Amino acid sequence: MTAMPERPFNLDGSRVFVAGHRGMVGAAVARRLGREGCEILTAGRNELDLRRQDAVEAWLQRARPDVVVLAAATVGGILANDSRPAEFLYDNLAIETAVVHGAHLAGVKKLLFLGSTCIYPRLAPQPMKEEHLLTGPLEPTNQWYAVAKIAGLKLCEAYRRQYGCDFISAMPTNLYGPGDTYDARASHVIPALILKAHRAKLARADSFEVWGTGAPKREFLHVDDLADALVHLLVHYSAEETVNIGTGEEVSIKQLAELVAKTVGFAGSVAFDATKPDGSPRKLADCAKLARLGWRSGIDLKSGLKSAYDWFLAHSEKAGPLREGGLTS
Ligand code: GFB
Repeated sequence: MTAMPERPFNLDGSRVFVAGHRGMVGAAVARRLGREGCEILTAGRNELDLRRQDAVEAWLQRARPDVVVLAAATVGGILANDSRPAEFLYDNLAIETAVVHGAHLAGVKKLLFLGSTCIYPRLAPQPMKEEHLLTGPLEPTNQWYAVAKIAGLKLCEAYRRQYGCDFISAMPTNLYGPGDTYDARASHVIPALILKAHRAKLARADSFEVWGTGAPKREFLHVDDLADALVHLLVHYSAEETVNIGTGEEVSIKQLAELVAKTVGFAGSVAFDATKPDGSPRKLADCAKLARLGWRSGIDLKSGLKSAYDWFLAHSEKAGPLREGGLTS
C-alpha cells in the first residue's frame, strides 16, 4: 500500500532546515526548494557540528524550523567506505541521533531522512523493493555506512510510532551531478572516472584506470532529479516505510567507463584493475512505489554526465593531471 497523506504538506511559507547544505545533495535540495516559497535555513560546519547532541538541540530550539531535510552525512566511494569504517559508522549514527531527536524536541512538523540503496542485502532480489530491507547479509565494503543508514530510517519509524512525528525516509540509488567530490581514490565511481578520463586526455595517455572487473551493474541518479523527488515526497508522502528513488535503468561499470570517456572526449581505452573491489554485483532499485506516488526521473545518464562534466570543467583549475588529490565540494 502507498500511503499518501489526506492533505499534501504545505511548504509555502514554512521554514526548512537543510542539514548538509554544502554537500552535493543538500545544495541540490536547497536549489530546488528555492522554487517552493519556503524559507531555507542552513548552518555551516564552523557554526554547528551535527554530531553533537547538545549543540544540535540548542540550534534547533533557537531556529525553530517547521521542516528538516537531513542530507548531512559522511559519504564516499567503495574504497573510502572500506578503509574508514569508524568514521562512516560513528559520524552517520551521531548525526542521525542528534538531528532526529533534536527535531522531535523542537516540534519539527516534517523530517525527511536520506539513506542509500546499500541498506539492502548484497544479494537482494533485483530490482530491490523496500520490503527487502533486513532480509539478508549486507555488502561487506559498505556495511558500516549501511548499518548507520538502517539505524537512521528505523529512528524515523520509531519516532513516528511512539511520538506521532511525521518523519519519513528515502533511499536513493548512486548519485552524481554538480557539486560532487572529485578525488581519484575517495570519491564515487562517476566523479572518479570523469577525473581520470579528463587527466588521461590532458596527458595524452593510452588508457585510464577503472577499478574491479567492469562487470558490476549500477543505477545512477542525477542529484537534481533526486532533489525534485525529495520535494515531492515532503509534500505527498507520510508513512513508516522508506521509499526508493532511482531511474529504473542500470549500466555495467564497463559501459559507464566508455560513456564517461565519450563525454570527456578521451579516445583511448580503459584498463581494469582487478585488485580493486567490485562491491555489490547489482543494485537496481524498484521504484514502483515512488511512481505510484506520482514521480518519475527525468534526467537520462547521457545528458546527466554532460552536466556533471560541465560542472567539473568550471571548477577544475585545481584538478590538473599532476595533482594527486582531488576536487572536493
Ligand atoms: O561508486 P562506487 O564507489 O560505489 O563504485 P558502490 C561503484 C563501482 O564502480 C564499483 C567501480 O564496482 C567500483 O569497483 N569503480 C571502477 C570505481 N572504477 C572506480 C573508481 O575509480 N572509483 C570508484 N569509487 N569506483 C557505494 C557505497 O558503493 O555506493 C556507499 O560504498 C554508498 O556506501 C554509495 O552506498 C552509493 O556502489 O560500490
